[in-house]
Amino acid sequence: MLRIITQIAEATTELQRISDRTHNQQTEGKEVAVREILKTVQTEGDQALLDYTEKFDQLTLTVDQLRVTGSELDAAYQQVSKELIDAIALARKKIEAFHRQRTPKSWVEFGDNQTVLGKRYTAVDRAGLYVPGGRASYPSTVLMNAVPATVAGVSRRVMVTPPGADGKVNSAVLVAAQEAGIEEIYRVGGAHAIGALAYGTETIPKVDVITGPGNIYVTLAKKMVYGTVGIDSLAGPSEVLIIADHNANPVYVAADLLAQAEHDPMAAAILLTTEEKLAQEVQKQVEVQLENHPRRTLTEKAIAHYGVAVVVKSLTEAAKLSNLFAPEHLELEVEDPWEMLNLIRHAGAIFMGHSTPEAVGDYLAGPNHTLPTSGAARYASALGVETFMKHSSLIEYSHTALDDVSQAIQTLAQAEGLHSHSESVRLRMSKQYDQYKC
Ligand code: HSO
Ligand code: ZN
Repeated sequence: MLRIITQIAEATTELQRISDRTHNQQTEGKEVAVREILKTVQTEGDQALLDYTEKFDQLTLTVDQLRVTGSELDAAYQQVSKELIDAIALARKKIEAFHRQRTPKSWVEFGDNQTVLGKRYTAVDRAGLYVPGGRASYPSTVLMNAVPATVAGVSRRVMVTPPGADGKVNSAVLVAAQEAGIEEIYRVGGAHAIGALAYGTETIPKVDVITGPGNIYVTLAKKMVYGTVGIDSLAGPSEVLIIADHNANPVYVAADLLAQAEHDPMAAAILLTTEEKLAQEVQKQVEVQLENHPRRTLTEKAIAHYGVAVVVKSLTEAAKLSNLFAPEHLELEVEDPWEMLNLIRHAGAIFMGHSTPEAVGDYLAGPNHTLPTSGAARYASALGVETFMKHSSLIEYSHTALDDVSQAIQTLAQAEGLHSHSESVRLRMSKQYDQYKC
């Protein structure tokens, strides 16, 4: 049952508890296990991958079965419906169009005295995409990670994903990967797959950046290999926060809360509304829509533990609470969402108005669905093309320009006790390098 809170103090505490639900998890034991796995992969390579696959997936593989072959890739298209292939292709097209438009562009700026400053963007050489198995093996997530890597121009794009009980990789995942331009796929998942991407094995290449969500072991592994490789973020369970006024439809609001809750028993679904009556209607609707829900047990758990409806005094109060929570997804189901937007400071993605359920963005609107969770929207943003790129600063000074600032540089260098820094400028000014001639 979706709880209703009417006291602001209680709501603030409750939202904080929900936001901290992953930060407060005890992970010491798991960290020890993950560290050991990473070390073993680093020293034993492929053999470690086979051993862990046997241990965790109960599957005996040989080294040459690690890579998903061309015939398996082709066969995937036969195993999914034409409708699904078309939907994946449509989503790919729209996601690609959005990300192309948002690709960071190199720039240079010409200043006084023939100075040039700029930024030059280049893609990483190799990217590794992690795709979880089981419940969260989503073709949409494959697209959201692979398309930006392709658009960024990453030349080697590698995917790892755990095999199912039959040893096969989910066909829809294989189709999505190919639609998004990934052909190099390995049948391995878990913390050991992250180790393989970070350190490289005989079969799997070491990459420069790893992206993609995973379970707690995968997330801990990503955290530990950060520095050896880049990572996108540490993904926590999904969240939605909906702000609704008298204008909102309780049927839609309930459906959107459940759409988040059905992801994970730890997913969060929060409603902030100015209307007590709406809160009560949504509470009823949640029960109605849960009745024949195919993922009822899991969804109910999320609603019971991390679901709440808060009755607020005003939309301003709602915005304040929302900014404190910094939700991954924010839906503004209010009369004038664009007006309300002025009050919003932190959110991974903002869905405007009654006809924009989060699912539009989850699947195909274009923006990325890999978003900051657990309050990270205070400082982080969606995964994007820039996740797979870095920029080099560009600086050119003419002799006159250097002359203008040479004294200041020498003063700074001397203050820092760095003699050669100072000399590198002074010698250029007066060409007094005769003393060093050999
Ligand atoms: N809402 C999820 C993404 C997703 N939804 C995948 C459906 N499939 C996290 O943003
Ligand atoms: Zn979703």
